[in-house]
Amino acid sequence: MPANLPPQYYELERAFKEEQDPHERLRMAEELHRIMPKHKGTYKLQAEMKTKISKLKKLIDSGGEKVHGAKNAPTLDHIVKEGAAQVILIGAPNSGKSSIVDTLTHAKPLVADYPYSTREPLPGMTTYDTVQLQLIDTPPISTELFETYMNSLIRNADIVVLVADLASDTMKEDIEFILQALEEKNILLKKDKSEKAEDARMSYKNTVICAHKEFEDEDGSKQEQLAKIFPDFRIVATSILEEDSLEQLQKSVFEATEQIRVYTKPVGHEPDFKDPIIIPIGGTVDDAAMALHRDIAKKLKFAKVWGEGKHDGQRAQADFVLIDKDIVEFHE
Ligand SMILES: Nc1nc2c(ncn2[C@@H]2O[C@H](COP(=O)(O)OP(=O)(O)OP(=O)(O)O)[C@@H](O)[C@H]2O)c(=O)[nH]1
Ligand SMILES: [Mg+2]
Repeated sequence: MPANLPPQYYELERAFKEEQDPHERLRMAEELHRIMPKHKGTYKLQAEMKTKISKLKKLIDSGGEKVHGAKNAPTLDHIVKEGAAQVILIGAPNSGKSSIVDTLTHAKPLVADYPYSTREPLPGMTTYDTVQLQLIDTPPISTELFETYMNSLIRNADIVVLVADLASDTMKEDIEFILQALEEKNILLKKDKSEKAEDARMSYKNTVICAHKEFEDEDGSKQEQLAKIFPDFRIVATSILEEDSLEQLQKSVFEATEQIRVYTKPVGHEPDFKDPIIIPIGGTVDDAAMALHRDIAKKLKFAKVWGEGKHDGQRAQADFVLIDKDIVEFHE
């Protein structure tokens, strides 16, 4: 039986064969498997792709992805994810990336009043309303510098925060250069999931635009420029001098992850507001139970749900769709 594969399959397969980075190869292999029509004619191909996916996962887990150098040697091109999302801050030299990571996390990046101060990526954890987000500070992107590992780091991140420097006379040109440099590496920044990934070879990244050093943009003209370059994107005006603005940035980043917080409530006890379950938007009672433990999902008879638009303790079945900040009590 002929496989009848769609044209984008062949395009992606070509890119897959050329790609060296195991993380990117894994993403592509999973995409190839996803777009492959599932019928008898593709049984063999499906099986082969599953094997490739499994081998790539093992390779990555074993830390043996580096062709050169010792196994488990620290690599600059991959940072292990922690928390609800991995968020990479990118931007022109001196735009304020390190200052933001310094203010929001316990990491201690070098902040300096001269450009090119950050030499290596540095992760740190930040907490937004009980949600843990991993921020990564990075070296700048400019006509003089685009570290090769940045490509994989950005691809592996869940969210990109592009830090625009409102105090810079060359903000627009700097950003246009960054967008062009990313596109050359097949990375496209997008506003959210609603923007369809049309080209399977490209890596589309949900992006928040950080209009940083907001008080330096007295007439608002820089913010206007940003709104033109990034129509409908989440754009947050920030300053390290204003804590609220950085909290707003965290909020927008969490929204960009397209996930929700669900609080659990043991029967007869108060809800646990400290440690929410994080599930994708559109997630159900069953997804929340699964995220907690497979057994809870298996044994689930029904749940009681509290939250916006519901009666208190409303009975809900496994397929009930939850929204942000719902409280769920699982019943076996
Ligand atoms: N006015 C103002 N200055 C800021 C703000 N945030 C950072 N800065 C200053 O901007 C300069 C650069 O800050 P960094 O955080 O080191 O910038 P960076 O983007 O990490 O720079 P590189 O690592 O060289 O790419 C420093 O002098 C900071 O004090 C802000 O919100 N407002
Ligand atoms: Mg820096």
